Amino acid sequence: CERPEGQPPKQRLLVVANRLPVSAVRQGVDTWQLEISVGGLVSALLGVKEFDARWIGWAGVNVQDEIGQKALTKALAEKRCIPVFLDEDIVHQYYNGYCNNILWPLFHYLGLPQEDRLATTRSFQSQFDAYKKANQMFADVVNSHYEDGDVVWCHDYHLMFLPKCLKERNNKMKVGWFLHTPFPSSEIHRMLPSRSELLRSVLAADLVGFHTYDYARHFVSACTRILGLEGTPEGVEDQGKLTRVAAFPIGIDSDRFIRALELPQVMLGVDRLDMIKGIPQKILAFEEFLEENPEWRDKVVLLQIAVPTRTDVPEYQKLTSQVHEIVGRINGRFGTLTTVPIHHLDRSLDFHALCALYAVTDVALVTSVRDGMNLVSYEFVACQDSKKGVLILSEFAGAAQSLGAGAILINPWNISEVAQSIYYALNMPAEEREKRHHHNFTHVTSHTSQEWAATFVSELNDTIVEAQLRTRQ
Ligand code: ADQ
Repeated sequence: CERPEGQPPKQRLLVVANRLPVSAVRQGVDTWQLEISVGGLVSALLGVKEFDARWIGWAGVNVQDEIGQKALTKALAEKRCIPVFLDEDIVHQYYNGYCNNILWPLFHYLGLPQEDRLATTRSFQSQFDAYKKANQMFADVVNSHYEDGDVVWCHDYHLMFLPKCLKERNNKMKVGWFLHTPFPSSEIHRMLPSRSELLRSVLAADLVGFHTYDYARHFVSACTRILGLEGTPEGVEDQGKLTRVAAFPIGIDSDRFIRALELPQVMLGVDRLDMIKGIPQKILAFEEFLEENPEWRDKVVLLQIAVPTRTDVPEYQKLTSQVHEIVGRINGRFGTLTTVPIHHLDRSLDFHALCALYAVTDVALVTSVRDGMNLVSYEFVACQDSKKGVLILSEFAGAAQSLGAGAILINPWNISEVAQSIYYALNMPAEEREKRHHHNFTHVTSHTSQEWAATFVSELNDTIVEAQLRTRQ
């Protein structure tokens, strides 16, 4: 029999970007807290799993003491991150200055700041010097971690000078550079006093990438018009050396988003904490459902919002403790370190929060042992026009008369029947849900409280008029 093939070793990748995917916050002399940073580049690259990747960049914090630098380097190593330590002056001139005050606006067609229009102004030159110095510092860190065969991927407008620094040291290094912003028309780029030096530095890379074909074309035009080089379908040629230039539109880790939506199914109960609402019956039925259907245990939650009522009456106090006790027992029985099957809240919710909950619910459970009508069942239906969730409704609620054809009717005293209805509701095909919802929605939207009040009052008026007519006769 054949031996299973081992996984081929992953390609080593050094991702070099201005910021690391984590930000560091100092907690003590040698302790650091790391937090994930927010940004498009981080989102895009965190999902790239097929490489043995290390990330080189600035941690967003000024650390000049040796103890702090060592401790931070160690903490970051656990996240496969390698820091570049930039001092405050460099950050000011390179990052705030040249990167964010000059390149960023220019690449977005917002022009150059007034005081930097002249190539000779001191502030422009000193910022560009700081930019080059910072890029050299990134290059030094890359060089000290580089191993033969590594791919070095430089990112964004902060590091346009980096490919040149890297290739000068080691011409065999595989260097790619990708721009996350637009690359503007060459007519815009040519405004930049350091236009040629930046283009030449980028061209030192083996591959230069942009999000769109237009940005790539603008870059090639800048190289041909400003540097007088030759543009080819593959990229830019300079004395026989070709730099590949192409479009690589970025994407997202779509699986991560799709998986995140695979949330547990939500079952909802909204009641005053009253004996008539059958809350213990509801929770016991949910317990039986979990007991009978282990495959559902980490896929469904019951959210019971029970607003306390008549709290001075001993019977009601007893009911509250009874409900708390059952909920605690069930959560102890079926909960795990990461899941809690029943979320029970003794409180009311404001109107908008309640509507939001109704809208995200998959199955609503109304288990009243007696109820004049039950408006919660109506409110749920009104909020479900996009989701088309299922209503499980007690046959002892007045609403069973009006919503019975759309709901699953149950006898709350028959715990097993309720448990089976939960299973049925959670597995109901979309077509049947749609049909049932449609029935209920039509009723709820055509039998409103306004109509109810108007009909009642008009009937009352008519009755009085008729009575007066009768007495006159
Ligand atoms: P209730 O017994 O109070 O009403 P119900 O009809 O369901 O029961 O109305 C409850 C109202 O309170 C709903 O509008 C609901 O949104 C709100 N509510 C309940 N719990 C809540 C919570 N935790 N947070 C926020 N809001 C909450 C009585 C009768 C019913 C009859 C109505 C109207 O007992 O049978 O339907 O009057 O006639």
